[in-house]
This record gives sequence, C-alpha cells and structure tokens, in this order.
Amino acid sequence: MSKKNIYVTQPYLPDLNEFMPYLESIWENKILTNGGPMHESLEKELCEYLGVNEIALFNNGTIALLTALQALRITGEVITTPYSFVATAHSLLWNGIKPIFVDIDPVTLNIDPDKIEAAITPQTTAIMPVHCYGNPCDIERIQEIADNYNLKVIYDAAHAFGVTDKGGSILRHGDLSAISFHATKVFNTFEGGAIICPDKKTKVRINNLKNFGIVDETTVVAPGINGKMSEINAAFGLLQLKHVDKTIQRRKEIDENYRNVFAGLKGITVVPQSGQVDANYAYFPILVEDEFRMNREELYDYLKKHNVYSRRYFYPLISDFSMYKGMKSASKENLPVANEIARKVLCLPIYPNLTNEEQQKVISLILG
Ligand code: T4K
Repeated sequence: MSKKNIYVTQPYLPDLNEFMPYLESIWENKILTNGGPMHESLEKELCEYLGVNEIALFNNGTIALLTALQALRITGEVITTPYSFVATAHSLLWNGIKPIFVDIDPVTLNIDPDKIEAAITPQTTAIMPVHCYGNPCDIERIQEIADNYNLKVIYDAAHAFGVTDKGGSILRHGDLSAISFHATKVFNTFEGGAIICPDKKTKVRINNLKNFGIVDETTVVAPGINGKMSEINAAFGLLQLKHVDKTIQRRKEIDENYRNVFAGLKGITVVPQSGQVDANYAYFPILVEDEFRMNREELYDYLKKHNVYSRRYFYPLISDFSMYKGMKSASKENLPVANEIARKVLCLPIYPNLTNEEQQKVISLILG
C-alpha cells in the first residue's frame, strides 16, 4: 500500500498558468481590494451560477456570520445546533448573543425542528441552523416556527455551495445565509465567504458593515468591521468557478463508490443525503456503530497509522468546549442524539484529486 498521506480533503487547484492572466490584470490596474473589478465580477458570476438575488463577498465565512447577525440586529438568545464547526456558536458569542443548543435529528444530523419550540424564551430573537455536510435543513418547518414566533432565520450554509432543492439554491432560504469559501470547501477562494441576501437594501447595509460602516468619505453609519474579500481571492474564485462543475462531478463518483461498497457492511452506517436535488458531496460522513469490529477512535487511529487522515467532524460537540459547557442547554441530557453521533462519526477522504487507488486503500482498510 502507498505510504503517501491521504487527507480528509485537499483543495482543487487549477493549472497555475491559468491564474497568471488574472494576476497580470491586478498588477496592471493596482486595485488590490475595497470592491475592485474582480470582486464585482465574482459577486455577479456567483449570483448567476447559484441562482440567487444578491451576494456580498467576505474575507471568510466566520466574519460573514458575524456580520449577518449584525445586519439583522440580532440580540438576546439564538437557537442553534451543537453539531457543527465551532465558528457557528462563536459568531453568536462574539456578538454578545447567548447560544441555546437544541438537539439534532438522528437522520439528517441537522437541528431537530420538533425540539425548537421548547427552547424559545422571551429573549429568543433568531434561529441559526446549519446545513450540515450540505444536507438541507427542514426549511419549511423552521420557517413556520420562525413566523409563528416572529424570529429571524440565519442559515450557517458554510457547507452548502451548489446545493439545490426543488425550487433552486438552498441559499435562498431564511432571512440570510452565510457560506464559507475556505480552502477545505467545495468552492474555495483560499480564504473567503459570503452572505446571500434577498434584496438590494439588505445588501447595501451588509456592504457598509463589512467596510467599517463607511458610506462615503465623510459618513460612517455603523461600527462596522473589515470583512472585505481581496482582489486576489476574488480572482481565484473566478477561476475556480470555471472548474467547479467538473470537481463536483468527480466528488460524486467518489461518493457513489463509497456508498456502493459500504451498503450492507455491518457496523458502518453511511449518513444519507437528505432531500437535495443537487448535492455537492462536500463530506463523506460515516457512523461507526457499536457492532463494528473496532470503535470510532480505534478506526480513526488505525487509518492514521496507515497515513489516512480522516476527521471526526463534529467531535467534540460545540457544547462541550469550555466556553459553552456550563450553559444549561449544553448538557448531555439535552443533547442525546448529538452526543451519540459525535461519538460515532468519521468523515472519510473525498476531494477531486483523490485517485481511485487512494480511495481503494481507504476502503480496504475499513473492510479489513
Ligand atoms: N460554519 C461551519 C459549519 C463551518 O464548517 C465553518 C468552517 C465555518 C462556519 C467558518 O467558515 P470559515 O471562517 O472557515 O470560512 C476546517 C476549516 O478550517 C474550516 O473552514 C471548516 N469549517 C472546518 C469544518 O474544517 P480544520 O481545523 O479541520 O482544518 P485543517 O487545517 O485541519 O484542514 C483539514 C485538512 O484539509 C487537512 O488535514 C489537510 C487539508 N488542507 C487544509 C488546508 C487549510 C489542505 O490540503 N490545504 C489547506 O490549505 O477546519
């Protein structure tokens, strides 16, 4: 077996020569940031590609989340999931908002809509669900609850590039969605992110907030932040966009191959897709059940010993980190499903340049 390290993911990088004309153009006009031509083109092209009304680009997904909360003036308590990357809850804490953790659905691994209402208090102002692994949340149920209780919905859609439901991009749902274009994502701009919003007026507010609150040379309307995407990141995004369909297609092949091999394998549950029309195959999560020949930790270590670096996304739960675990909603009793899934989950390597041989190595190690 090859000794080469196999990681959970690896960014797709087009031929460097293809990037040179973009760099030459930046060198020519000397606009490096603050809404330059590459930035404007990428916003336009992404709106078209994704089929959404407005996109505001950011320097990363976390600042996009922080700004989305600011844009809607969210305060008090926000209902969210413990089963996510830690940035989800951190974006709340950084805004002085208290996260209230609600358990997840055992199949979709997204926030369980049946448990949201019980967590609503007079201080609740919003729900922040996550489309975990790009699997859409129960959008209709969540919106119904939000409407009944007059709550905003901000989706952490970090994993959801290119995912659609019957009506189009899932990024169109809720009041706002924030996405990540980090190096580990299906579509990357090295670092980057965006807020997807329904109308121009909201976008103007977001644009102000991501540029220190500046409206013009003498007017500052809000205590904004520096959330701008640079021209070099935007240029890379424009190039990536040309390749993204092909890379998603390759991810799909890898996903199907894993699914076929693991179907019926005792002790391994493949997390199902949950109702998307177009999936993005961003992650390949499996659950290592108690009847498997080793437990999740043992399998993780065993793969690592053979140079396969799988990841336990999302273990530990956000609610187990020290800044959250004292909260009442973070208790194990409140989150039995999330705790069980976090104990069993393992994300296997999936990325466009994973070769068939490399995938076969991962499979063989698991089959034993
Ligand atoms: N909300 C959710 C639900 C998220 O998942 C994330 C990010 C965010 C919000 C925040 O968005 P950003 O602010 O990040 O835009 C990674 C990513 O750093 C993080 O972006 C991502 N979620 C999270 C799920 O995964 P780590 O700590 O696992 O990254 P790291 O550096 O260990 O990378 C994993 C593997 O990827 C490495 O073993 C090798 C490979 N890799 C990584 C990088 C950075 C490369 O081959 N090249 C690279 O440049 O967090």
